[in-house]
Amino acid sequence: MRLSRYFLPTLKDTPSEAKIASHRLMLRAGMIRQSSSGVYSWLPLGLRVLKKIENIVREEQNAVGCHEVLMPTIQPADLWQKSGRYDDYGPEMLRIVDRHKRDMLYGPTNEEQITEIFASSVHSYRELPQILYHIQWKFRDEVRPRFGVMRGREFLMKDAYSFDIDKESARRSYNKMFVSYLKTYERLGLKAIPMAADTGPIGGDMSHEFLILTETGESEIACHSDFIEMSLANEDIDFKGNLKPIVDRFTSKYAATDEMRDPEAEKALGDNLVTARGIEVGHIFNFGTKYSKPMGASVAGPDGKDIDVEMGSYGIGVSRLVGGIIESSHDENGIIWPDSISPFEVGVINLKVDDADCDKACDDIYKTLLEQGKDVIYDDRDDRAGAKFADADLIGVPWQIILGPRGLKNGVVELKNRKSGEREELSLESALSKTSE
Ligand code: 5CA
Repeated sequence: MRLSRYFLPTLKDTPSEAKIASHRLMLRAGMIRQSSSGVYSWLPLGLRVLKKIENIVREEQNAVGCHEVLMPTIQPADLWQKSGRYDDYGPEMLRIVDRHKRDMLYGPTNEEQITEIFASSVHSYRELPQILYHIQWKFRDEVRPRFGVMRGREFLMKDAYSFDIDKESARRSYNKMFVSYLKTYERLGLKAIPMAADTGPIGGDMSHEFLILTETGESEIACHSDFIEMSLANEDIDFKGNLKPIVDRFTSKYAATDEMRDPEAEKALGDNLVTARGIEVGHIFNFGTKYSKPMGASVAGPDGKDIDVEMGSYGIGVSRLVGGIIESSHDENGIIWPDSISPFEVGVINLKVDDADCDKACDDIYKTLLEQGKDVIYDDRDDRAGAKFADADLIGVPWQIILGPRGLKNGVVELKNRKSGEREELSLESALSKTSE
């Protein structure tokens, strides 16, 4: 991508409405623009990151046998009247009346919609278990939308729904999603800690939230210090096998969100207690027959008798993750992306645009990188070197190949690593091979 032709409206000044780093940086880096309170447009840079996160989430859902669907954003009210949630949901639900005076709503979640699809399509226990998911915009008229995309009114969620014949099988689906979530967050460069949680308006008797630790999360959490080192790195994961030992390992130690904290348990931890702020990036629920029973989602069992299916739902805050990742990985100059979701892998900075030799050398490097299949951003704007360096750091270009007349004369380029801040002069070949490491 040539920066001279890209749409990257960066801001020099810090917008006053942004209270936390990720919101400030997303506005300054030209990733989003506010449309109305808690509702954002995604500009090219922001959308690139959102799509990369979405794809990792999708790959991990597909890898454990979930099937992708796409349900509408607008749902008929009578679906929610059937489940009994239409009145319960309250003012967070955006209610709409169509031209025929039919009550509709902008979906805050999709338990009802998916249960209806299931009920009209699956009739035998032989077709179970089944997990369906979609990645779709939701609307919740939050009382206090804040922190940019972190608590929006409109936001992108991956929501999955499991259908099983009995509680034991439902527990297996839950465990599968639990471990798949840990894997997804690790791929996104995050440490997410599962914590037993309240079920709120979704309902059910078992639920875990996944939180990442940051300086400015909404929840004040506490956990055992062992969680800081825990990962799936040495686990031999077989998603068709028994995942209970892994789930047990991640749930046997103390970890609690603010509403679930237990002072006695925390006292007992002594030096092993860690308190921090956290951002909820996922939430999973097992709610048995709460929706299947009132909505008639039953299948014929082995003896021919009807059985209400056991269900669970599993959410990941895809748009919230963009803010959460920036919150956990930035410095005073800008964003430091985890490799897996960086909008660009490498940048080329031409220090003397309109100098024929510099232009030719930088164009060649740009072409070589494109041929290697890299996501490249090429700063070919006629601007001061300082402004170019500042923008590259602000948007978080992980490797920056910098070239001007002096380097050209000496046969070297400068290579900067965004994460470490290290800069070194080396041959172009060495620089290119480093960016591929
Ligand atoms: N139906 C269930 C699971 S599919 C559900 O809706 N769960 S939830 O309410 O916990 O939302 C799932 C995830 O969406 C949350 O963990 C959070 O990461 C994200 N999320 C929820 N509300 C917002 C919001 N207002 N802004 C941004 N992300 C949100």
